[in-house]
Amino acid sequence: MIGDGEAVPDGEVEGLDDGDLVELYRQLVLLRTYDERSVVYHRQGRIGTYAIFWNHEAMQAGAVFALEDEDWIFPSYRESAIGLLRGMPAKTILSWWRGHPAGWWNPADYNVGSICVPIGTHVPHAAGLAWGKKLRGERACAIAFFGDGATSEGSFHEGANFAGVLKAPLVLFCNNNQWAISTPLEAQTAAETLADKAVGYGMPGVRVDGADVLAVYEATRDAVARARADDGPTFIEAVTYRAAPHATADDPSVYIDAERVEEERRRECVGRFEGYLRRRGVLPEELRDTIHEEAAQVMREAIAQAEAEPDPDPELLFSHAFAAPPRSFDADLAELRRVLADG
Ligand SMILES: Cc1ncc(C[n+]2csc(CCOP(=O)(O)OP(=O)(O)O)c2C)c(N)n1
Ligand SMILES: [Mg+2]
Repeated sequence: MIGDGEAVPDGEVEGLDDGDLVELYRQLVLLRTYDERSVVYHRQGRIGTYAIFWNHEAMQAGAVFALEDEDWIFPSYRESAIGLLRGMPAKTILSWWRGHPAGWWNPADYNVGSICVPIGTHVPHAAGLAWGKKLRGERACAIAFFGDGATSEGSFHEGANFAGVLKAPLVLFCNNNQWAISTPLEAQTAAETLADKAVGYGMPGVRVDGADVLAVYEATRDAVARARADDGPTFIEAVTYRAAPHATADDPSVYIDAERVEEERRRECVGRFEGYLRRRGVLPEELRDTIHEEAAQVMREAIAQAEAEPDPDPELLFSHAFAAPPRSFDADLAELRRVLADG
């Protein structure tokens, strides 16, 4: 949908007016700012290991823009900040990455599930929730975000199969960034495309440019329409290329193709959409700057709020781990409190 300002013309997306386009840009910038600031906060020791989603923003914002608030989102760690698009405070997500209980939220407050770190285990959760909505005669659907690597997991298969058989109103959104940490796509699957896998589950499979926010929006909008019409799930393969390390603990220089990364960084998704909006004449410089400044301000306030949270009670480390705590528990906890008090 997004052209290159030269030979490739821009497309027109049905159902999005100029105000929507600017709002979509605002969301992309918020995600981008969250991500870039988080890498800095990590380097400053203010948050823990962080899964970078630079150049994944179009997949996240484009897909969520096609949903309504009643629809449920099931993120993986790669979509950790997707709650921002539902009004979740940035402070909450930063707290999650700080390992602080202020980072837990009630999924029902935002219709956003917990950030899923085990690969693919949220796919059956999303399928089950979507099926439940259908059984209750509700209109809402669910979307599960996962990576290319997740399509090799049993839980992906179980969730996709379950959704296909039961015609659950589910969107299976695969961010195909072509890497699962250091495992490249060609070592992941013998399938020609990941979208081909949809056939085996009896659902449509769609491939889309993951760096084109408008194309992602359209594909998801169509999938949501199918879900609401009781036509069952859709598998979306959003094709992109990971242009940053897997996470702050990773050194991709030992395995990744640096030239390809450079190329992808040049055609990154926020800049591409910005070009589209400029050509359309709906993003004056001043508005662009205001949007960026507002996002920066959100992050400044959020990190200050996250750091102002009092330390949690260390008992939390254990209190949900055992139905019947071992006899050593009280002594262990007392020792931990002593160590923490000594600094
Ligand atoms: C069940 C499980 N196995 C292994 C891991 C370790 N692990 C963390 S991230 C990752 C790669 C996942 O790649 P992909 O699904 O493509 O998602 P991406 O990180 O590229 O978004 C793996 C194997 C895990 N978190 N969970
Ligand atoms: Mg991947």
